[in-house]
Amino acid sequence: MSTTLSALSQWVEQVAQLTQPDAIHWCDGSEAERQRLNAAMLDSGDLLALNPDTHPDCYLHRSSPSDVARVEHLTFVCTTERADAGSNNYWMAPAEAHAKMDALFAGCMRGRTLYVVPYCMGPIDSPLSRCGVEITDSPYVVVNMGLMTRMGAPALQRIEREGHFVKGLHSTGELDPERRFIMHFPEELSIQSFGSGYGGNALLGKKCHALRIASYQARSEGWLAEHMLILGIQTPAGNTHYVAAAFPSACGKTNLAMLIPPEGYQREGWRIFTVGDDIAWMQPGADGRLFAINPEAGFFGVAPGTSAKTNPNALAMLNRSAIFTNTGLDVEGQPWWEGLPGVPAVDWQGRTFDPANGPAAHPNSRFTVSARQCPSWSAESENPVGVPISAIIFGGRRASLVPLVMEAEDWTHGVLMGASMASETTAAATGAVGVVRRDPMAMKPFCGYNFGDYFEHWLSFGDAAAQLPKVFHVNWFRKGSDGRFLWPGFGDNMRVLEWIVGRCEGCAAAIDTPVGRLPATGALRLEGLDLSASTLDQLLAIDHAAWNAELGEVGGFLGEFGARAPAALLDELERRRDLLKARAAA
Ligand code: GTP
Ligand code: SPV
Ligand code: MN
Repeated sequence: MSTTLSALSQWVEQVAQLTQPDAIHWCDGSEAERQRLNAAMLDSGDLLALNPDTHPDCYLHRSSPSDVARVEHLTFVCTTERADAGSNNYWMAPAEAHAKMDALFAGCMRGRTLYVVPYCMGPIDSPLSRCGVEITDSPYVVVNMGLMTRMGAPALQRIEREGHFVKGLHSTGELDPERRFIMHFPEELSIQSFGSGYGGNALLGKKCHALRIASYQARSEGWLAEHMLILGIQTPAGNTHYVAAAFPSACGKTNLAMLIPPEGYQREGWRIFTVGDDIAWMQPGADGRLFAINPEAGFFGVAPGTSAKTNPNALAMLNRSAIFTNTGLDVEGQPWWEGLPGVPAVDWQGRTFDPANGPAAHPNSRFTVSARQCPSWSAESENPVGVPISAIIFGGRRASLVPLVMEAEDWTHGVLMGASMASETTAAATGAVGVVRRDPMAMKPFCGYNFGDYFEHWLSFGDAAAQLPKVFHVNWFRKGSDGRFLWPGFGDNMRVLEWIVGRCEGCAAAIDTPVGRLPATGALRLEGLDLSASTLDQLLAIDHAAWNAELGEVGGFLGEFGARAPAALLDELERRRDLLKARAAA
C-alpha cells in the first residue's frame, strides 16, 4: 500500500531519509495486520498474553519504568510568537525546536520498521471529523491507535480526498527521559514526539492532535476542542439529554461516562449512554444548539479503582480484546490492580509482588479498548451530526471549599466557572500528586494556545449560538475532617445528574448564592443513601470568607494573562466578589 497524495508520499519519503528505517509499512487497519503486529510483539516480549480463558485476545504491556505518564515539562507549543502559546504552555521557537528534533530523529529508526498510520478523529463520514497521519516506529502505538481511532484504509481515502492532514512524527528513541520532547507546531499543523512510548505522549491522535492542535484550529474555525466526556441521560419520560463534562486527568470522566444508575432510578426508567470518555469536539448547529462528537473510537482509561462496585460497565468490556499497560497480574495470569478482589502475584514491573515495592499496578496503569465493547455504548457515537448538548459540567478534585454541585447563572458566569477551575494533581502526569493547581476547563496541559485567547473564544459562543447549554460545576471529592470522601460518588452521581437534567427541563428547585445556584432543600434526591444531615450541609455549604479568598486567587491567575484576559471575564469576577462582600456584610 502507499498513496496517491503526493504531499503524503513526499513527507513519508522525507521522514524515511531522516530516520533511516529498515522497512516502511503502510497500515491498512485490517484484522490480519493487528494479528501480525500482536504476534511480533509477543515474540519480542513487548506484549505478554493474558489468561486466554478469562481474557481472550488480551495483552499486557510493561512500559519503561521511567516512562509511565505524560510529561508536561517536556511538552511544548512552538508558535512563532511566544505570547500566542501563553504562560499556560512551555514554549520554544519553531526553528530551535525543529533543529533539536531533527537531531534526535536523525537515524533513530535504523533496525526498525517505520509505520505510516492514517487515522480519522471522529465518525469517518462526519464533517466535524479531522484526519491525521502518525509516523511511528512503535508497533505498540500502532495497535493502540487501531483501538483509539478510526485507523487505516478508510481514513487514508478521506485524507486523499481532502488533500490535507495533521502530520505526527513519533519515535520511542531510547526511552531516555533526558532525550524526550513532545513538540507541537500549531501553525504547521504538525506534532513531533521523541523518547516516550506512553499514552498521551505517543498516541498522537489523542492529546496532541485532538486537543492541542485541534483547539488551535477550533479557535479560528469557530468550534471547541475540549477535554470532556459525553454522556446521554434518558429520563423516565423518554427524553435523552446529552451532557459534556470536563474534569482534569484521573478525576472521573471515564467513570461518569459509564455510570450505572442506582436501582431505584433504573426501575423508574433512567438510563445512561456513553458517547465519549475523554475528548469532545463541539460546534454550534443551525438551530443554535451546540453539537458534540467524540473524536475517539476507544478508551485509554485509568485501571486502578475500576471495580464491579465503581464501574461495572468498564469491567465488562475488559475481558476480551483489550490491552493493559503497567497493571499487575494475579496468579492465574489475569490483569490485577488495586480495587479488584483477589491478590496480586506480579507487579507492574514484572517483579514478584511485594508491598514494600509499592502498589502492584502503577497508579497511572491503563487499559485500551474499543468503545463498542462498552455495554453502555451509544450508537449516537457514530452520528455524523453529533449529539446536542443540554449541559456542560466542570469539576475537579477539591478536598475543601467547592460544593457538590452548583449552576452558573448564565454563559459568562459559566465561562468564569470553567476558567476558575482548580484541582489536585494526579498520577496521569509526572510530578507531585495532590497539589491544588489552576486547571481551567481541565485544559491546562492541553490548550494549544494562550488561555487569555481561549477564554475570549469561549465567551464568543455567547453571541454565536442561540441555545447554549446550561453550565454546572461539580465536586465528587470533598473530604471530611477524618480525611474520607463525604460523597459516595460513582453510581450515586446520578442524583446530581438528575438535578442537572431537572434544571435543564425547568423543574428542579435552586437557591441563589454569590458563587452560583445550589440545589434547594429537598431538590437533590437522597433516598436510599446513608448520608447524615450534617454531611449534606457540608457538601452544599458556601463559606463566604473562603470563597472571597478563592476568587482573589482567581483574579491573580487571570491577571497572568495580562491584556489577553477578557474584560468581560474580569468584570464577572468583580461582580461575584461584590456579591460575596455584600453577603458577608449582611
Ligand atoms: P483521564 O483518563 O486521565 O482523563 O481520567 P478520567 O477523568 O477519565 O478519570 P477516571 O474516571 O478514570 O477516574 C480516575 C480515578 O478517580 C479512579 O481511580 C476512580 O476510581 C476515581 N473516581 C472516579 N469517579 C469517582 C467518584 O465519583 N468518587 C470518587 N471518590 N472517586 C472517583
Ligand atoms: C490524561 O492524562 O488526561 C489521559 C491519559 O487521558 S493520556 O492519554 O496519557 O494523556
Ligand atoms: Mn484525559
